[in-house]
Amino acid sequence: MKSFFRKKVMTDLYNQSSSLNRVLTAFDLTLMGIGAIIGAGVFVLTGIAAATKAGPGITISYIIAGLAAMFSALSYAELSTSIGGSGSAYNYAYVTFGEIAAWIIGWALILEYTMSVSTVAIGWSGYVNNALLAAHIHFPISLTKNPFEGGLINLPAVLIIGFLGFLLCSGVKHSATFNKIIVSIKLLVIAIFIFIAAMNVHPQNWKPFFPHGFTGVVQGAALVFFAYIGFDAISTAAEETIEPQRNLPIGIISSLFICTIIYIIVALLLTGIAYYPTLNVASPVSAALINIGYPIAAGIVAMGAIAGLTTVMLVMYFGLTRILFAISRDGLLPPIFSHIHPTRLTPIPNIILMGIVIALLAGLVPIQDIAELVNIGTLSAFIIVCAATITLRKTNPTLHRPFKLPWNPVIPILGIIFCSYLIIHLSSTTWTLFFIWMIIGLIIYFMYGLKPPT
Ligand code: ALA
Repeated sequence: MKSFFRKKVMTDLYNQSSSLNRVLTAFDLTLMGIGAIIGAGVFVLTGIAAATKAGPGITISYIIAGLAAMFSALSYAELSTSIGGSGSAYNYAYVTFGEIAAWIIGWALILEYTMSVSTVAIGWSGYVNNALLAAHIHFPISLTKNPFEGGLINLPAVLIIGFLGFLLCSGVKHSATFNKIIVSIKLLVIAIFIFIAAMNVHPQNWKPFFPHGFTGVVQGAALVFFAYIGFDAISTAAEETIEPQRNLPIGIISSLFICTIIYIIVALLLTGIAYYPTLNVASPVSAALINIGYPIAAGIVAMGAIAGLTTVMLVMYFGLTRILFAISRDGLLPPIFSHIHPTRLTPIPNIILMGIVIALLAGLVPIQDIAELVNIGTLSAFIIVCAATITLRKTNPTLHRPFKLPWNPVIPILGIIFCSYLIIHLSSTTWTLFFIWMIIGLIIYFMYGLKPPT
């Protein structure tokens, strides 16, 4: 059989799962999910989407986008427990559709994760600079901007990547502990916002609730879908999880469920304390609190946003290295990406190499405007995972499935429909860049990955 149609044998994935450190619990995974999910989306996009698209109806947008995410998450839960492997969607495609499909989706995932960490690092740097300015600490301006913006390098962005890379090298349990602390801060800050906002709602702000009708609500959903991205990174921890067949679905579904509830409450309250057209600013949650007379709480929320962005980067950076690890272990990328340190049990050369790539991107290139590439990479992976769930139920009906999503194939079909609807609404620039990225990927595959037929 031609190598690029070769499918991976299911049992390989279980036998291969030995070199990483199996220490993560369902609780760790849930907090990793919340760590990766709650970030710029809720702290920034909620306001922008309410102001420009959906009005107070952004609450309904969050429900719609949350459903799209949940359909995909259920498919992830089924495949991560029946197939497993740190390669996540890449592995599921390898087993279901064959090598070339796996490579294509793996290459899209590399784009998703690299771009998300780099763009979030730039956003993080912006928040930190504002916080430093508020504290009258002036960082040299040339060290906060990339050369395209007239500076030398975005140094805070580089430094945070260096720190997170160091943490990831030191061991997965350390990373999970750090994540736990920062996620607690993030959740506390959101609780403070909910408490204050609940006492200051002016119901007249909710009128009209749907200023741009249902169209506005759906456009808002396409935008705030970004806020849900990240739960998929949990599935890359499959080989580092204790009892993955029980704990992965708990981690994926509970983190997404908790975040969906939080998002709906925050969206409703934010549009209840501020008139929606005023929310089109860089930090809408803080701005709304300042406007209703709570400047200190606004400062605390800004800290929460910094904390939020830190864990988004940590978990996505983790996921990136695990996907590269899995691809390299299969021989489609050089072996350096799957080298595991004997005592730390982490892929250190891989973490360092990707840290350098991400830091260079975040420090030197103005990529914040092409963050949509994160969405296109993610949505294509979600579509493949939903399609693989349906296909595998047909081609391998007897496969042991510790978690089975209900109402097959309705749920994965809805996942495909929702994600396809969102992906076709992305800009033509995004599609062109994605296309170029894919061509590069195919060249690498045919020059390096493709092996003689077996
Ligand atoms: N869901 C992540 C965020 O909102 C990507 O920042």
